[in-house]
Amino acid sequence: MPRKARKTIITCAVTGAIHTPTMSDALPYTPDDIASQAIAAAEAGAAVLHLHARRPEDGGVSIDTDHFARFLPRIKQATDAVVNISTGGSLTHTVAERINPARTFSPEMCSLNMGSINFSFHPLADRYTDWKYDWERDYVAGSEGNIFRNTFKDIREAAEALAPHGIKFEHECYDVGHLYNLKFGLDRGWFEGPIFLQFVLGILGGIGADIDNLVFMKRTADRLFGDNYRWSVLGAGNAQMPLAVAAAQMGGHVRVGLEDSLFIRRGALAASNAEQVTKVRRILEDLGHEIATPDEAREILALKGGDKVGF
Ligand code: KMH
Ligand code: ZN
Repeated sequence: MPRKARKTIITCAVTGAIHTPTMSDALPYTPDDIASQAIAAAEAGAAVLHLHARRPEDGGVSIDTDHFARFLPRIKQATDAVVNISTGGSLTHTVAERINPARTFSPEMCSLNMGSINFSFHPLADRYTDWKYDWERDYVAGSEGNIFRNTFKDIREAAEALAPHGIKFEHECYDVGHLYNLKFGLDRGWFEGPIFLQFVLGILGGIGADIDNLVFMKRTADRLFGDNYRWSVLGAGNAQMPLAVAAAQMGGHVRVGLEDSLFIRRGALAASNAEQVTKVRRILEDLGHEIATPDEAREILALKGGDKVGF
């Protein structure tokens, strides 16, 4: 069993690829807004910033390195936070293409999705009539047909390509089987411990956002990885805050951010990423948890260091 986390790491996932500009005015997609919201989230207590890029002109999902280049250096200059670059930000590109930003910028962390799933947010399409940009409705409705492809070959090739960069993976596990996929790769030497698991609960296509499921995922991870893992929880939508608190109480770390939920409480949109970080921090501190600084997160997760990134 991994040691109970003495300090709790807050990750903030700032922009993501599910939600669209129509759904919340708070969702950042220009480089200016991504940078300023990421910096504010770090100031509010996020030690790790999980970052996707967006097309500045219309908020479309992007894996274009030019788009990342417009906010990464600004975030680095203004904060000491750990930068974690998404490798899952597009459902239409291959994994080889999706890892290109991480290869280019060699961050301290990047996401790695641990299995193929249906990954859908099409029910959201029914909630809006006036879309800000042409692409949004088809993108959201079309996710009914999405397969989020992450085969064993994809995962191995991503691990091999990124190995020279010393990047720590945020292993995103959307179901129990993904833990076994990770164990398979770990046993073959694709990853270095301690590994960092992000239990992803509540995505349509993955395991539901229930405490029972979290306990089951955690117990399975204990059995598979012993002391060789650290873990965090991402609850999608309204499950975000309750599951973050449950995770911290169980000894894990937490992830919030507009990528995973646009809300600050049921029915009320969050004004910013920083508002969600501030809220989870306040609840956790009230419960007696101490929040990890970026350097403490680096130590807990055994990261290479902020001076070894490529941006
Ligand atoms: N928004 C998460 C449910 C990635 O960036 O690699 C999915 C995600 C994937 O974070
Ligand atoms: Zn992401």
